[in-house]
Amino acid sequence: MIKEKLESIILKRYNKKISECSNQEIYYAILELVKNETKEKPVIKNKKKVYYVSAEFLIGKLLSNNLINLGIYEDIKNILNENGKSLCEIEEVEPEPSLGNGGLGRLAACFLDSIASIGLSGDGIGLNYHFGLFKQKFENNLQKEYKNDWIEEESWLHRTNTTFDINFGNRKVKSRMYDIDVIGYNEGINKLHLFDIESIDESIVKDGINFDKEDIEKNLTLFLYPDDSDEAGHLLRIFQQYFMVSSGAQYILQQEKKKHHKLNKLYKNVTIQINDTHPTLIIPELIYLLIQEGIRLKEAIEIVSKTCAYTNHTILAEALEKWPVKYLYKVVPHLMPIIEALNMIVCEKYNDPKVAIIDEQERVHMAHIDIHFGYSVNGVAKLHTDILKNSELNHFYKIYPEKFNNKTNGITFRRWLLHCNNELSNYITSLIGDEYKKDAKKLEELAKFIEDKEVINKIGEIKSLKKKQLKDYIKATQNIEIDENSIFDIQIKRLHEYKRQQMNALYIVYKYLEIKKGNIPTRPITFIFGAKAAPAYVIAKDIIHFILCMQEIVEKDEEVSKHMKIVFIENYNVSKAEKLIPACDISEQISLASKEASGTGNMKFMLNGAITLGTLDGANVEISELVGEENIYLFGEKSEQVIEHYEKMDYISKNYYNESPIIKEIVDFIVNEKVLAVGQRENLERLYNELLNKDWFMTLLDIEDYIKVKDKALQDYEDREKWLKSALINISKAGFFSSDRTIAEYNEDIWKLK
Ligand code: 26Q
Repeated sequence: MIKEKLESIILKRYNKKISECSNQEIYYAILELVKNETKEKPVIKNKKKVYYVSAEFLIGKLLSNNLINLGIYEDIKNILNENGKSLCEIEEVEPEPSLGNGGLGRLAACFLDSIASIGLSGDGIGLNYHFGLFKQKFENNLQKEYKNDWIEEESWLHRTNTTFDINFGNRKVKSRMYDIDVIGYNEGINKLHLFDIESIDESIVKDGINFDKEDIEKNLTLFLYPDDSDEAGHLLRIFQQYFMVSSGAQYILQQEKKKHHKLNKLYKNVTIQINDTHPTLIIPELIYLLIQEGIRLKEAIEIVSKTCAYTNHTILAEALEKWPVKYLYKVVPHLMPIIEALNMIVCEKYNDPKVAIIDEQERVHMAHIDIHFGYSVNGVAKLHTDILKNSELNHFYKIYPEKFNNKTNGITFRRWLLHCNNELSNYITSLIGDEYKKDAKKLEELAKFIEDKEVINKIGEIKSLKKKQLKDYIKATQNIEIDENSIFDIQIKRLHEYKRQQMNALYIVYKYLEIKKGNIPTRPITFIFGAKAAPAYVIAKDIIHFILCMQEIVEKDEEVSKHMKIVFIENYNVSKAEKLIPACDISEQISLASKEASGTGNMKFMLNGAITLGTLDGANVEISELVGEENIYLFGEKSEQVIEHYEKMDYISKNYYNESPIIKEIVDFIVNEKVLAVGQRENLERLYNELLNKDWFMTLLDIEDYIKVKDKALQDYEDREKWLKSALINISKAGFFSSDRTIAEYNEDIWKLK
């Protein structure tokens, strides 16, 4: 059936046979086939519907995922093979949507997959950024940013006839809705609605990612998180956020009216999950729209408060959005009376400036709107939620203990096992059947094979195969030769000081110096990084620079490069993660304890049989509880101590530098002649001074323990049987981190859709 359908599409489009087509042609043909198949699927309907509103949806390529969820992946793969074609090569043709930057965006994508896959009615609402997050290139060991032009004539995006007028203070624009189908795994479909402005002008982007920030009509949906270091950039972000939420809110109310649902009972039929504070303006916007529908302010506030729920993804102060009242007056003057009314209510009721919406400096605290005027506040891992309750949001927790709840993050196993590691997934199926695909906890059945040498060996063989595939990919894309028998140590995530890529880099310096001293590691090590730094985040870019310099130094040093290699993957994205994760031996999760809300990469690595080297931070805590301390490498200060250091302000990095000869030696190396010869003095000195005089995320506090524990992990790798048993335990315990479980909990405790 599928074969005939594909052949007929190809015949009609190109008047050719499958075997005669280019990969590009086949890609478009399968795209058409998937769209046709999707039309046959029912739209998921429940009593109530969730709208997941998010500035990011890091969905990744959709071809294979959609084939898997439609249940035709194997068929298509075989048909293509019979015709001398490879699905893997065809996947390479698909551009990756550039609609997110990291964890929060990828989480939103996993959630959409799970919402549909467990048969819940829920749509995503976001923006259709034309260039999204920048494309990263390395030039002279520095990160350079270019626009990421991902939208093609034919794509997963469906241009709808739905449009809305969006009112800003001094102008009105038109938004149009574009839809992407979200196909549940053996289930019906939901939608991702991405709004765009009609008058966008891509040609205003010049010289990398520079553009005129003032011209909203032309630039509104060009980029994700435009640089907000000046007023125009700041305003542009507010314009974007309001454009997203006003489009979304109008759409939601339009749908409710179509269903003849009463708007004063909105909360009975709709729930809105606010993904971090970026969509917060949906609260005053909905209140505004309900008032226009004839509902009184007080009642409108009550309705909206029972409809909206908020997820917090960070405790970093600089990421908590606070917009100057002045700016909001410029962009959304009609919402300001509502925001002021909300502030009045809060101030009268609690008389505590710490929980006010507008502070003394005339800034609006977006999270405070969500917490007071939403019905649920959740963190994304146990430790994170505890920190919110006990310190960061303690004032709010005291007022609303019933609103606070934890929803430990998860990942979709369709993408992060079935698709990216088909070999492992098929092998697991041969051992325990395929129920784990719908019920991930079933992976625990793998535990019964722990003493089975054949199984253990096979796990090792699959890992070796994935390492070989990655080696070939790195050779083909970056022309770097790596040793597939070396240990693959991988850190892939956004570049941020709290994630401490700099600590990993200092370990590399330590290892380099050890090799120079004649202390040769038992087995070669390949250190792999992938990370983009925000274009205006100077120190983050310096860290990339330093790692690239080390890469060059080692690559050119024959004596050292036999024993270690460094590969910084250029333009790290979802598709690259899918190739890197299955090949990993050691998963680097080394954030300063208390700073990583959850992490989700940690879960993907574990599921693919890598062992975590990490701090007790975010979901690492839960990973450690599940696998037991024998099956994870933990190091570093615990969150309580770290929080205490901040409170007492007693961490002084220079003391660590002065007191430890090893620390001094490796930190000094940053500005060593060898590094200066391949790098920029200004960048390297800045990084050196930062570590010595500030080190806000306490790299030097944990570095010695990190070195010790990492060396132990590398040594333990040599006991192959023990290591692989540990890998199997990690896989078998990963079921808890299925986003199907997370979404079931959201539904049970917050949304109550069925
Ligand atoms: C803030 C202010 C102004 C402009 C932008 C922002 C901004 C932008 C992006 C703030 C935060 C983000 C992204 C946050 C993020 O990705 N957080 C990650 O969320 C994951 C999913 O819950 C967690 O696993 C990670 O631990 C968390 O870092």
